[in-house]
Amino acid sequence: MQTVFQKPEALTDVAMHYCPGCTHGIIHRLVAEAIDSLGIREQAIGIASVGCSVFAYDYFNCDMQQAAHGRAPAVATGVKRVRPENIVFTYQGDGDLASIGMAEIVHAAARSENITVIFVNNAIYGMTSGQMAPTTLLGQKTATSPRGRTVEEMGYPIKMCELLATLEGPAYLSRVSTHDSRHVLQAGRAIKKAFEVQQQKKGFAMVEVLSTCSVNWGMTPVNALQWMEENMVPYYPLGVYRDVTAKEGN
Ligand SMILES: Cc1ncc(C[n+]2csc(CCOP(=O)(O)OP(=O)(O)O)c2C)c(N)n1
Repeated sequence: MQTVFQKPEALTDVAMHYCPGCTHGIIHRLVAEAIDSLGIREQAIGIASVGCSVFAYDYFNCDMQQAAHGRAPAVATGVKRVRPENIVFTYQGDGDLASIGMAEIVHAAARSENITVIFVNNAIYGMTSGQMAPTTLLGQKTATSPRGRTVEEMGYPIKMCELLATLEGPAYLSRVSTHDSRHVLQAGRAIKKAFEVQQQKKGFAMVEVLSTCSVNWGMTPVNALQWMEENMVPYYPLGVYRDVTAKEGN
């Protein structure tokens, strides 16, 4: 029988542990497809973070290193500086990147480390069962904001692309979403671009991918996709926030 559709080579055969309706699996696939299409699997070194994607090292079929909570950009910095011929990426959740790891991501971006960051924003701490994240929306109910997030008590959700775009360092910053197939395809193109920017030695590249957490949001998988489109996309506008290659006409 002719095979018409198969797993990217950059994914292992290990069955993923993600909950039904979670888009981490889709995003893993997009990263793996980008690695395959650029032919960089043997060169790639991924840095897994802490959160639901902590086992990313079992799923990506390339060299992987685990970092302590929030420290993936610092670990990636070390790996890339020691092995500049490798393609180094981090894969981080919003709790990991925008809370405990806020200092690491800001400084890696400011230094324009030549790394690729995949930032999965699901507006909640998924792994630890649904506490409020820095990206939790106003009014959103979580385990630690049971009456909904308020400005008075918890402040505003943090927009990472916009924040990092205030720095000179980043070469590529883009926000994409996974709420339907058209946007998944767009997300794949942005992720590939973020790897190409590193290949071209342009500096720090980050793709923020809006993602679901249907279990901790308390929704069906289909409702979670709709909720993401109706609530997350308006607060976190999709688009390219920095692209130094566009200025150069590449
Ligand atoms: C230093 C430290 N603080 C807190 C934790 C607990 N912890 C593990 S995962 C996590 C939240 C991760 O959430 P996020 O990064 O949004 O990823 P998700 O699970 O939603 O994909 C927390 C608080 C930890 N492991 N280490």
